[in-house]
Amino acid sequence: MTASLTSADALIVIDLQNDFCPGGALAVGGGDEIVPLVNRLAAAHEHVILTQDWHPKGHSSFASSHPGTAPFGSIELAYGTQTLWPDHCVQGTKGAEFHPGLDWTKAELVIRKGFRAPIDSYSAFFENDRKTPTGLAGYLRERGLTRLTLVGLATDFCVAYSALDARKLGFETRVALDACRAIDLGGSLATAEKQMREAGVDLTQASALAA
Ligand code: VGL
Ligand code: ZN
Repeated sequence: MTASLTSADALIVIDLQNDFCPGGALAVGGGDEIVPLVNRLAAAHEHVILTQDWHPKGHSSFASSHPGTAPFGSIELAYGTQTLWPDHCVQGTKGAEFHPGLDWTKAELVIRKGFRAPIDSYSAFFENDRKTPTGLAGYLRERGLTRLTLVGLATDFCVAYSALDARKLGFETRVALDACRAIDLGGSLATAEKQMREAGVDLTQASALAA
């Protein structure tokens, strides 16, 4: 069944950037495979918004910023436990650019996140201190965009955090799982899917939204 999309629908494409695709610094398995589906969903939506992970050099989420640590470990920062990552999506680098196959021309907004050195930001709405807003909620509300479809990378980090925050903020929220790929660190994908389902996120497929 194809659900009807309206002017109140927005497609939010999360972090479809070179560093999260094969060959990138924090490659998500099959990350590039979602590009055709994302493009099809973008064509079917009147409103398209992109997020872009956008870290300064030496960002606090990089293992390289903390001597004696390794990527995929974790440390305690001022706001709590932070997973450490390889250096990725550094501002102005090729790795931070959108995948070259992504048709982003009709995007109305690009929301950058993770640009504050001491705080990481998975969610499109709040940074990892869970307090600092990105401004996206206000933008969506002012524009009457009440129903969101999230796609992109990675299912279990930036997509899930964004979807959970979207529900907390009162947006009708779906995630098209076939247009996402996961990092899956220690069972993080199963946990994220369970949390999203319990929060009332509609876990669906791109084919249900755009033929
Ligand atoms: C992401 C880890 C670090 C993501 C971003 O886009 O899911 N994951 N930065
Ligand atoms: Zn990042």
